[in-house]
Amino acid sequence: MDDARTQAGLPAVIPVPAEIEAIVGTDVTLGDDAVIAADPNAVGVGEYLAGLLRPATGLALPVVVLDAAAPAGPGIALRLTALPGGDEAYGISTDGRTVTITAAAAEGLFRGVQTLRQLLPVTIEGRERVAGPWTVPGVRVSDRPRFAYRGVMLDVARHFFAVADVERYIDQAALYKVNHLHLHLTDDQGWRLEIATWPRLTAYGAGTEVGGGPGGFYTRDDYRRIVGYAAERFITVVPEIDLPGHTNAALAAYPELTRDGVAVPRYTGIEVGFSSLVADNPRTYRFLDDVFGEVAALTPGPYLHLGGDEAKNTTREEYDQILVRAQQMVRAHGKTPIGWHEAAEGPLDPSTVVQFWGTTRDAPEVVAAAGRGNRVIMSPANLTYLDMQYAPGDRLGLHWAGYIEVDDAYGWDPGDYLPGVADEHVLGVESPLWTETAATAADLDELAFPRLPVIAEVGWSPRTARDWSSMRDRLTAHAARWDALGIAYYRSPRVDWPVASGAGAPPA
Ligand code: TNX
Repeated sequence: MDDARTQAGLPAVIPVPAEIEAIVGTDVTLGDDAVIAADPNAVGVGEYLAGLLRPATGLALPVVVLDAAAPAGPGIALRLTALPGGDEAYGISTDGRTVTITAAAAEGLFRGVQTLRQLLPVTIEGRERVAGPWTVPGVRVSDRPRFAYRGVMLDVARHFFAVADVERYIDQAALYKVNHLHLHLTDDQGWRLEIATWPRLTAYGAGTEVGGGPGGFYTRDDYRRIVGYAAERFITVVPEIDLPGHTNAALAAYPELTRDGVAVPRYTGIEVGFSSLVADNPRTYRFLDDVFGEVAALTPGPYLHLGGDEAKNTTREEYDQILVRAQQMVRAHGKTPIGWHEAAEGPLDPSTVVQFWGTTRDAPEVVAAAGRGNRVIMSPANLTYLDMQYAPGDRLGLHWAGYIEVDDAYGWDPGDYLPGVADEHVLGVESPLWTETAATAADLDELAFPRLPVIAEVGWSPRTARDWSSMRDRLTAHAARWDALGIAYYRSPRVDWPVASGAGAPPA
């Protein structure tokens, strides 16, 4: 079996494209004369692709400007042209000499590049030169996303993750056509983004994490680096400032925000629901407006997540009062608010996006909000939470929402999961990774793989193209790709993995 293909002979592409067919006799082998010819408005995508392909192939792969009128040279052509299906839609064709990716926007070419990458032998992912041949099987692909928002969330508050770890996660997500990175930047255990007007948030409030480790925070330059790295991969950063609960780190840094003005200690446990901002304190709103203003100014994307979850120590009245003001402020700073679904029990603005994280299919407040026109991001905790254990006894993860095996994470549909919330209400799908138990990049790998790729497919691929036995074969094929990328994935018993591969695998 060719390592980039499944037993059925089709290339093992995740997410499965809307349309893909083998075209016999049109294989393209990248040789010494191969070039990457990119539309003048997609040279950045060409450079990104060259950066992916040069180390393993050892080919020069110069990036040249595509002459739209002339036939492309041997190698790869990235062509911008009118194409239905939106900016992320793309096509791939082969003619024996050139692989051509077409799209209406550079973003679509970038998504197509992720498919092209998966059409090549998995050894392409290594950073050392290896023997080819570097053959793209003859193929015709026509592909577009089902949902506009395919997200991953990383909790950098419970455990802090360095910029390099976040960039690594961005690369992993980009491979599966994820287009949003939600950063959970603040929680009881730490405040992770420098705010110039409230410096103690990080000077003091970032100084620990779950278990009492040193914590950490992103300077504004660090955050800009993350945003820029994501943007080069056509991934939009969604910053979350969680309120009114999950605010102990802020309250510890600024006693003036507490109910009685008395300092609270920093927190390193994993309980939730004890901290709260105070609704009738004017400092609360000064604080929120300053923070939202700075975060909005640092963030090019359209969204600002204001949390709203598990405010168990906030009265209904206080919650509603803070939510109204917070939404107004976020909008005044030019951003669209997103709230965890508890916000839908309060005075939700029609523009606010609701993120469903429940564990049952019964969520009347979410259904009612969708009926009023609010868009919904689907993150059912019992299906998409990457921090849930796969099985009892796992080294990592929690299990309050149950155990989530890889086929569970795959076997649901965002368009009919909540009766009354249909495709037209669903903005997209997001898989959150909370980090109470995850402290290292290897921990993230094991929780995210193989579940991140399958949830990415739930968000991208048409329902009719999805099939578990095909996915299982494709995961088997992708394991070698993860090995080449150094991803220590979880060896779920639901998939036939290669022998010496994955986290804790026996040696070959
Ligand atoms: C619930 S999901 C939380 C988080 C925890 C997570 C652990 C949500 C909106 N809140 O505070 O980290 O469970 O799985």
